[in-house]
Amino acid sequence: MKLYIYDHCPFCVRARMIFGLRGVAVEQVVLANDDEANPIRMIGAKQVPILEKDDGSFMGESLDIVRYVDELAGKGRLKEEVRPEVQAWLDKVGEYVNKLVQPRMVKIGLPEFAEASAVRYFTEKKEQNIGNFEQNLADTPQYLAQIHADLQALEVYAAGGDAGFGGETGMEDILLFPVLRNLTIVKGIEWPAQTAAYVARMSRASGVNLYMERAI
Ligand SMILES: N[C@@H](CCC(=O)N[C@@H](CS)C(=O)NCC(=O)O)C(=O)O
Repeated sequence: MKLYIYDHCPFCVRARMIFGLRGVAVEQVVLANDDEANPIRMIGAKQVPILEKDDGSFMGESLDIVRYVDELAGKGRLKEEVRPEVQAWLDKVGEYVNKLVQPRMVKIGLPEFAEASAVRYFTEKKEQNIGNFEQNLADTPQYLAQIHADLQALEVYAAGGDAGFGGETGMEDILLFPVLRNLTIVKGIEWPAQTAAYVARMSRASGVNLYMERAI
């Protein structure tokens, strides 16, 4: 199977996680961010992740891919329950996290942004939602204060141990880890201990890299 992704894409991280967690082989293909023709050819929309199955058919939608691969692996199913408090946290942080993350993603040499045209495409598209990238970077201190408070609030829901954020690995991890993983691109975040340990162990378990060493 082949999984078409952008490295920075949190929905793609969801799909990447299930392959790592379940030990299913997949070839990951990073598309250029301004390549519209290939995703449209595959699923009729300019969107990733896209799974190309062994029979040559295509599947979009990250959570459909997660459930498909989870079932295919035949190693039990991910726990479905997502705690409402964790979902509420994701909704709250989702209102500003892109302001911290997206302006940085074009600056660390990710493969989907190898060409200047791809950086331009992404910048123009995302600035329509979050405003000027440079302004967002200049406003980092304000967003850092917000994420510090929110990470402290999240910390109380960490179960510790050696599996998922809330204990048994499940859909909650599929939703939460990609957001935390992308925040590792932000230099100066002070990570509460349990959440930091979780991010490191889920990265190992899923095989999805972090950005800590390239944080800006
Ligand atoms: N509901 C979709 C959302 C996927 C999505 O929004 N992907 C983004 C990348 S993070 C995308 O491809 N956007 C088009 C673009 O960036 O041009 C899923 O869960 O797979």
